[in-house]
Amino acid sequence: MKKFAAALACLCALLCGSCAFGDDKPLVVGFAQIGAESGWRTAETDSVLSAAKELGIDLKFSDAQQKQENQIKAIRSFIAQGVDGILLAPVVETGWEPVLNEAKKAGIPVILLDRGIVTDDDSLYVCKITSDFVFEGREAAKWVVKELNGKGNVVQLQGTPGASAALERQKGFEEELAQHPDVKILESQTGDFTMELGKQVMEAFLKKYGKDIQVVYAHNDDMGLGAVQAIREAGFKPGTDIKVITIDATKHAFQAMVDGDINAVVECNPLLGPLAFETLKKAIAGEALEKWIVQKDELFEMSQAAELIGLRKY
Ligand code: GYE
Repeated sequence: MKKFAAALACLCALLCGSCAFGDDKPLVVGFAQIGAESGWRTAETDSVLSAAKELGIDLKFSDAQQKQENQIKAIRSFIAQGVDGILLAPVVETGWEPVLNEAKKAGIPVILLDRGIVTDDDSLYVCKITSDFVFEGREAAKWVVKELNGKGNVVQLQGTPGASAALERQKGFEEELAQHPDVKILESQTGDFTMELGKQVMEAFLKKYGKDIQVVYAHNDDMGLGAVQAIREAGFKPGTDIKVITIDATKHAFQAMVDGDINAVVECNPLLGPLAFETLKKAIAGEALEKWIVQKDELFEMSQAAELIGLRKY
């Protein structure tokens, strides 16, 4: 009987090309997600979960509720469980060295998903898969300059303090506006990438500056959608009295463009699941990879929204 089983195992190994019975273990991957602060992030989570399912990957998912300490704990637990790889969406840019060193010592490759980190030691992660946030900010600024004919007032709703997506969207925007001194940023404040805080901050801006505000630049759709509510409640017409430009280009924001409430959006692709796993598999196989795998984005205006909304995938 034993001999028969061994022969069967050998035959099977030959036919399947794998070495032994039961060796076809699924890849185990930990995903340290930031939270569920925005429609964009929910779309990203769905993309990663469904890609994992499709590829037969055993995914350990952790939602850190926007707290770095929770992400660090999640990574430590992934290391303890001996995962094959880690996807990290870093809520802020700094403070990752200790835990990433632990992953490195354990020989576990880490891929940064959707935001970057700042470190002197590039060997702590395999690569980052993100959009170019400086480019996004610059595109938004160019649109604002065009819309205001080179003169007017803007307020800025910033993303999470310390997040690469917020810092770089601000950098690109302000660098571009520096060339147009008659376009003034009245004030910038964080709305933490959420609709609720975006609305609150906009309410405060409206109290302070009223109709002096001509354009709102929001680092993501959710804060922009919150600002739209605040503008309406203050008795103004969003999209007309006060123009709104946001980043992400979710269906929700496209609908707001169709409705005339948002004037323009800069795209940021959240559908990163398939690419993340493809890249991680390459990393595990020891293939050399680009340090930054950049996602290409474009700007859409209100006039294009009705035609394109049906094509939007998130
Ligand atoms: O734009 C925002 C989210 O990190 C690129 O985070 C991501 C940003 C996205 O909460 O909506």
